[in-house]
Amino acid sequence: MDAQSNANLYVALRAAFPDTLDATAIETCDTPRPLQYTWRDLERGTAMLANLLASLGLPPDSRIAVQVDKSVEALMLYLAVLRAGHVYLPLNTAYQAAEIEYFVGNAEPAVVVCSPHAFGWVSRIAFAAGTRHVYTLDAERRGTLLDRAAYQSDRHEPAPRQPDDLAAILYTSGTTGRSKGAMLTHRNLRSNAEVLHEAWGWAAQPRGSDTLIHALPIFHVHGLFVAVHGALLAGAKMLWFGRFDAAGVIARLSEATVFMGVPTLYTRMLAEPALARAACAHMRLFVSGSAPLLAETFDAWRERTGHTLLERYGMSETVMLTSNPYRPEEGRRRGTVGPPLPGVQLRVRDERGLPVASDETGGIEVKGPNVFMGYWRMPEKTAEEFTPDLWFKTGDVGRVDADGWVTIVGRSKDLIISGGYNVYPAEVEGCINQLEGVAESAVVGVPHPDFGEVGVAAVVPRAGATLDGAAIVAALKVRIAHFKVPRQVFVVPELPRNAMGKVQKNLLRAQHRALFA
Ligand code: MLC
Ligand code: AMP
Repeated sequence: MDAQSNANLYVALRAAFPDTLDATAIETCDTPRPLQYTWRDLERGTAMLANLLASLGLPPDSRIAVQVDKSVEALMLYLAVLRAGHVYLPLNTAYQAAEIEYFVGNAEPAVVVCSPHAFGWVSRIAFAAGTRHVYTLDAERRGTLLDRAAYQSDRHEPAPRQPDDLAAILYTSGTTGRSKGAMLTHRNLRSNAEVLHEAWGWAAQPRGSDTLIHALPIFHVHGLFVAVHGALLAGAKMLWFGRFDAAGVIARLSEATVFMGVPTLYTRMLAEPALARAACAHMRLFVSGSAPLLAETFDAWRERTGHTLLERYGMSETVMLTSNPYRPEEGRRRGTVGPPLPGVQLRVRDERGLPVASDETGGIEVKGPNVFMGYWRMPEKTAEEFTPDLWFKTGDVGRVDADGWVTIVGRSKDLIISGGYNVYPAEVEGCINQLEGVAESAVVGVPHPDFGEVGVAAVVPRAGATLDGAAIVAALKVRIAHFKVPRQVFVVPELPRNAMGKVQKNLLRAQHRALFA
């Protein structure tokens, strides 16, 4: 079946592989020695992994949950899950046992793949939730997943999929503190990848002539979908970093044409003396997103490299929504995330759900082939997040000017974005409130020079209890992913409240604003 009749995203990606499969598709940059993977390696490796999954005889909508360190094999596993027609469920490597227990319990994956060192606790959780198959994979290509796949055939026909069949579930935390699994279909991912292929100039380059530096994690939209699909659809080579390292990336920029990062990656590179125009001579595109980009970072980048950052806006539920134009001369880029991408509709509504005038601020709502199907097994949550006429309420606050250009000014959802990772205060507060001696707590985001924003907590002890901020931080670090743990915890006699009894988080934010200045 070809890309027209089979909506499986893998078919479209595979169709874009270069004719000469012996060319390098991926080169690793921070393994003990560089590893070269050809396009044929990708084709064969994903076939073997897909055959392993097929040998398990799973129903198509089976979830394959993956919490492993970044590696090319981990990427192949993602592609193999698509290819086999199952549903990919990536998990941040920072998640700890209680978090994994929730995701596995909620998603009920048929297969879990984890690091060999985590096998003991992850397999206990998985088997208790009814998962039958737990494999391991580490960044050095060891583990039972590849051991088993080694016996499989390297030929595999991609499973037939319909456009609305599920391709992936991405967990994104909820304002109530419970994560929700955003269900993304083959249509969602493919339509967005094809739109970006045109919008960001991939299509205009001779096929196979681009080189992308891939330095983002592959468990979120930005690194997994936007970057990977962009490169694969263009037949572009990837220079692959297992972890972001500012000096290491700068050292490879001269071989690259495209880079994608969250703002923290840009500020860290700006702190390196080696970042200069000469290093960026062949670059055609630097993309920033996932968190607000400061004007000073935008200006400093242009000053140091001669390149204008292209900021775009998206989310797990929608993949990419807006983008500045590829050609800097076609727009102003600074301070805006650009107009909606082709096929995406975007509107701004006030609190009553009524339209606002141009340049007036309100809640951003969107529609389009990229918008997810809903939250996994949460029909009520799904209904809450859509308007009656089926626009998705992003929870972001912004305005659109007369030309249709979007500026994001804040969020109505109580969310901290720290170094591109989302931290939901409600979840962290729930965790703090369970600690011995805690009466209540409030977590707010404050500016941070490296992560853009970090969490800070105010904690009220129960009568007669004595609390210590550092001890609370230590207690949280064994319960939740470290990036969610507040950088500082203040023990306070009470939280500021308004006349209605609601905690005034704006006062806490103002109080601690300069903490990391
Ligand atoms: C790491 N730490 C963080 C953190 N990352 N704390 C807050 N926020 C973060 N983002 C903590 C670690 O837990 C550790 O604490 C300490 O900082 C140092 O950790 P590290 O491992 O050395 O950090 P580093 O590897 O340098 O990671 C920083 C980073 C990483 C910026 C490279 O966070 C990152 O890759 N961010 C990108 C996230 C991303 O891809 N977002 C896209 C989402 S998609 P301790 O206590 O353990 O010492 C999306 C949609 C869209 O939003 O529009 O794209
Ligand atoms: P996530 O749930 O991890 O997919 O995060 C999505 C959220 O990241 C969006 O709802 C926005 O709040 C934020 N975001 C993404 N891109 C941008 C951007 N360019 N500027 C500001 N915020 C952004």
